[in-house]
Amino acid sequence: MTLDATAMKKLVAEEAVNKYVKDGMCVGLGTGSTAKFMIEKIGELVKNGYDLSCAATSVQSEDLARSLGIKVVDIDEVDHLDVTIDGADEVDPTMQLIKGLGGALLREKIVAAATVKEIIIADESKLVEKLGSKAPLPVEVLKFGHEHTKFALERQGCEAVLRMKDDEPFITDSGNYIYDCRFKEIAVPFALEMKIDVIPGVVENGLFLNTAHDVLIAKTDGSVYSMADALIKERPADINVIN
Ligand code: A5P
Repeated sequence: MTLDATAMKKLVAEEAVNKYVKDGMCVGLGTGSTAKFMIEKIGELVKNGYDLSCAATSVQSEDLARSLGIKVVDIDEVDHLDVTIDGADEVDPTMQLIKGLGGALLREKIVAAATVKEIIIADESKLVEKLGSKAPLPVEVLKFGHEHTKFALERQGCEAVLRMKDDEPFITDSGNYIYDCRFKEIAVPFALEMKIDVIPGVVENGLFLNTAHDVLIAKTDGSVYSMADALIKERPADINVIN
């Protein structure tokens, strides 16, 4: 069996819902073509009687959820979310992520921060050795002074390209612009994040570091594996021994 990209997205999305979503939970709904299958699966659970309260990471996901009869709440109506299931654009071997090619990085990061278990779903094409080697790093910026923000971003060693849609700058759900920052690779993500976050005009960056509780990866052979489980198995047997 060889699955195509769409089949892998559906497979991993449904697996994540089956594994992590329980009746009565508050659930964060991610954004993107993989998350869409997850929302559809949650819609099935709701039809089957599950009582779920869901907070969406984008207008697009909120609209889809409501159309399926899912109860959508404002993130501020709940004190935390039990689980959020979301996609990613790149995943490195230690589950560090780039997100935001779908333009929802700001709300995705706020929802992730309010979540107990952030579960990432992806197919194996998203795996990279070093972040930034395939995808650009999306950075959401204020419109005001954005050319100056771009200049400061490029001083971090990237080419920053204003994201466009239909010949106009792409506008996020929060009314901002996005610069897609193309690095050769991101050598030290934690250091880069700090440097980007102090640039005036930057609203949020697409590095999701130490955010994922688990990353589920679908493979073309029809299997799904947990990166968290694999990382635990790879640990040396004596790692917890205190001398
Ligand atoms: C949305 O802003 C993104 O962070 C998405 O989660 C990410 O782009 C993955 O999308 P796909 O599942 O469509 O690849």
